[in-house]
Amino acid sequence: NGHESFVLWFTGLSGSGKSTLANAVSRKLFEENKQTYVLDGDNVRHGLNKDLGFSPEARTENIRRIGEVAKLFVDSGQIVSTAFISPYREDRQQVRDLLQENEFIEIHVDCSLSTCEERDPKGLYKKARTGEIPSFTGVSSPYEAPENPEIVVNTEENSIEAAVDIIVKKLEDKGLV
Ligand code: GGZ
Repeated sequence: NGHESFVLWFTGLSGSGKSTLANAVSRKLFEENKQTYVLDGDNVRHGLNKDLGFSPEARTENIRRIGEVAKLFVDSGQIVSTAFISPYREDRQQVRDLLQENEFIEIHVDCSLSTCEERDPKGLYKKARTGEIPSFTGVSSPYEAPENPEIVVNTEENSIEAAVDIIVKKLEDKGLV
């Protein structure tokens, strides 16, 4: 049996499927009797980080705090899945540096901007295009894709169920679960 506690760090554009995937992977691991928790915008940006907006500095601070919280979950023995755009490579590296090797699994939720924009589940891309929402990732603010993520999963080519299986299989291959 593998290392019991680590971070699954999902990164990708708005609408790429991070939160859906993080929740589905977490549920699957829970069903295998793992201790799991999900950090996402719903429980972090509305609480701990409600003072933060979307300037580059605010995003960096958002990710810094989430990294520290994720580390606390790892210390408490959980598998924590985080679902934040986390657009800056350097910020993700800082979180990686907080943890031991094998405790930070970066998962690139890969989906083209055009597909995310077609999905537009909350109508945010539309508002970003008109300028109603400034500095929107992929439209008017950068997204720096991971160069060497532990896992890449494409949500244009794979259903959520298939994507979950790809991720869990990878974790098994790595001896983590
Ligand atoms: C990007 C924004 C923005 C801007 C509001 N840019 O699809 P969503 O709604 O649910 O996911 C997006 C979420 C991104 O928050 P994160 O904490 O993941 O971002 S970061 O890691 O960059 O700090 C979107 C909504 O917040 N949202 N304004 N300008 N996404």
